[in-house]
Amino acid sequence: MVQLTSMVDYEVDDGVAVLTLDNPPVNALSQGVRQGLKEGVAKAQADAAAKAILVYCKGSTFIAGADITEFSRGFVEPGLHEVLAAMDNASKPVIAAIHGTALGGGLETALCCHYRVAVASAKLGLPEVNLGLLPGGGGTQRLPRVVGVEKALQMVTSGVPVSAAEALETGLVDRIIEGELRAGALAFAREVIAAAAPLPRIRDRDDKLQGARADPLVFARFRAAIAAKTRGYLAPEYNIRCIEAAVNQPFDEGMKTESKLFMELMSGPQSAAQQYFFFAERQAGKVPGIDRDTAEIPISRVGVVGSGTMGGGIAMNMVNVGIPVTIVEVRQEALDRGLGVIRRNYENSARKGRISAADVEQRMGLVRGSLDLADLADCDLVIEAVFENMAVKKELFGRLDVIAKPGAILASNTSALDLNEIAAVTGRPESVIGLHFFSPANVMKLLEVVRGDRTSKEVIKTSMSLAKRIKKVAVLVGVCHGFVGNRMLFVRQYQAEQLALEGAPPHRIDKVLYDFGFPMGAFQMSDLAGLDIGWSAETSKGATVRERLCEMDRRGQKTNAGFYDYDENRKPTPAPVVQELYTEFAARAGITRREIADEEILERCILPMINEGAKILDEGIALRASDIDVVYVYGYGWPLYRGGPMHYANSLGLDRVVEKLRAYQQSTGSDFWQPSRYLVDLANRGGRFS
Ligand code: 3H9
Repeated sequence: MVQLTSMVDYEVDDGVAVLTLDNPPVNALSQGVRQGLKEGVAKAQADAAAKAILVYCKGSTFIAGADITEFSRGFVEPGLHEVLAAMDNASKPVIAAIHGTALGGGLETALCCHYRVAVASAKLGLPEVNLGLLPGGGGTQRLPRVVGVEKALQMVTSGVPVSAAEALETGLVDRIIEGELRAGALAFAREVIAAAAPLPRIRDRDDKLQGARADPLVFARFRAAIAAKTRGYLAPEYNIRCIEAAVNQPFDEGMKTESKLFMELMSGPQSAAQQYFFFAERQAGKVPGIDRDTAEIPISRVGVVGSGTMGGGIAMNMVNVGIPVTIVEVRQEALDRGLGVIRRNYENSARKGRISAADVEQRMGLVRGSLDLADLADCDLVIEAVFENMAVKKELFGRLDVIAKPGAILASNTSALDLNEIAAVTGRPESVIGLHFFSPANVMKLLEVVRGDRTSKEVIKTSMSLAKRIKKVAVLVGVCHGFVGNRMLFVRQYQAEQLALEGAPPHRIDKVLYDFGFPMGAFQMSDLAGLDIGWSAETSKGATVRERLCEMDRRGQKTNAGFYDYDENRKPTPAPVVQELYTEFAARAGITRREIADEEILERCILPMINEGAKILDEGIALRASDIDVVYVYGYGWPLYRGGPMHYANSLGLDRVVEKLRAYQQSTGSDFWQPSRYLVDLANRGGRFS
């Protein structure tokens, strides 16, 4: 065996030169891998003992793509194109042996091999779009030549990988290897040598492009189909243009188009934001002081108190990954309703083909309903999802403390309340934690894990691991009103309300936020959540527009009226009565209404969030600025291509943010706009949130 580079070895095994890549954790195409592949192919070409070349990876996966950390460090020889061309043009058959994931540049490497074999569990995809990019190693030109134009469009714009079985069906892999991969791939290589067939190069094929040439409207149809989902993002459109080039241009021209568009994306702000976010998401899982040696509490049954929308969604997360759940309600009728909703959700998924009918029964079989809290005694974790009221939660935690087994974790799904106060009513504050799910809890990816003053490391570690197990992204936060997400949302909602009083119609404010990239604006969001959260008819004083709307039974989408009027398809139209109410309240408060420009609307909604984020960092409520961004992208629909509020602040320039906050402070005379000390210090030092 010869070591070509620190990441690639060369060895001839009975006629087959095996290039073994070893670049943990994901065998990314770092410089040492590219260099090793280049040298390995050249060596095999010159080696009379080698009749074929096998590209094989050690560790948990085949090449998972270019080394993303290299993107910001500048280019180092050899380039990927040079390496891939050497493989494509090799005079001996080159075979990729795939396990784990062949992603991005990894799949592009495999596409430059003459043959691909894979284990049944392998996944293959081009996920560059998730980084605001397109496959820049020929993937957009080769993939459609193998799987056809429509499938390629779908793969490059969604970034979703295909299974080995599907890859076999479409011709993306030539064989599924049962048993040990290296041995199976070597056997395949020897068959290829024995057959002495001409070497198939994907670049020379165009049979699968004919369909699109005959039906050029395929692209227009595809653009229309993904328009809503990809609104605001540049990369999906650029990916489509590259596939168009594959269809309409000769291969080498198509490659030039791909390179040009790749460079445009790579140098733009969207890709910078999306690459930043890739690492931000992974960073969020790391908690200083908690490591491999920190013990975890095994979670084999979870209790959920409350079977409403939240409780039901939380329970679904657990059973989706095979964790049995006990749901406790107060009344049979409410329990039946809650269990009925869970079943209906699963049946809907089965109807859409996402799960099988057997899965529905298997999952429902994991749910146990009860009216007795004592049935939670065998749970390792109990999550309460009851009415958002301190007295109610304290009373419940006192009872759970008596019922739950020693060491069981008691979690609250509170979205804003003081977790320390809740923990203090128990004899086990070290086992109390906040698990703040976002609605709908079975869909939204974010989990705010709220650490109380006395929450133990083991409980934090267990909660972060559980989040991963149920496929959520967890962000650890500290205790304050609204934690990270809602605390920052409160200041935005406050400004939206002020803007409406000062003369900006709610639908205009919503449109500005929508155009910025949010899925909906502040008022639409209130209508969706319900205007009556925390409101009661008995105590209502009609003191705000929201209270008055509730009194009129305009309580949001559920009553078909709130800040908007809704038709039977939930289509909103601005409600004249809302304008009248704002006019009335403004007059009463002595506010002169005026035209407000979109720019001011946007600044007044976004800048206070950034300022609040800085205060959150100053107080140590969030561990890092990037955690705040993860909360906003996954919990509140902040557009990924803008990276999150703190990344956005960096892109504006912190000195500019401070300047603008001060300008609003001066023009309004309100301390609401006082820039946080942390932000000012950072801006003065020419720093950035990091
Ligand atoms: C590309 O290929 C461009 C080309 O078309 C053209 C170029 C000219 N680079 O996610 P995990 C790190 S673009 C560097 O927790 P998992 C990651 O940061 C690329 N580092 O593991 C983490 O580090 P740490 C296209 C990478 O098992 C560690 O590996 N490819 C890369 O849950 C473990 O990651 C992609 O976009 C990378 N490419 O999931 C694939 N990938 O431990 C991106 C990962 O220090 N990667 N790291 O925090 C993934 O989707 C997942 O990592 C994967 C494993 C599914 C592979």
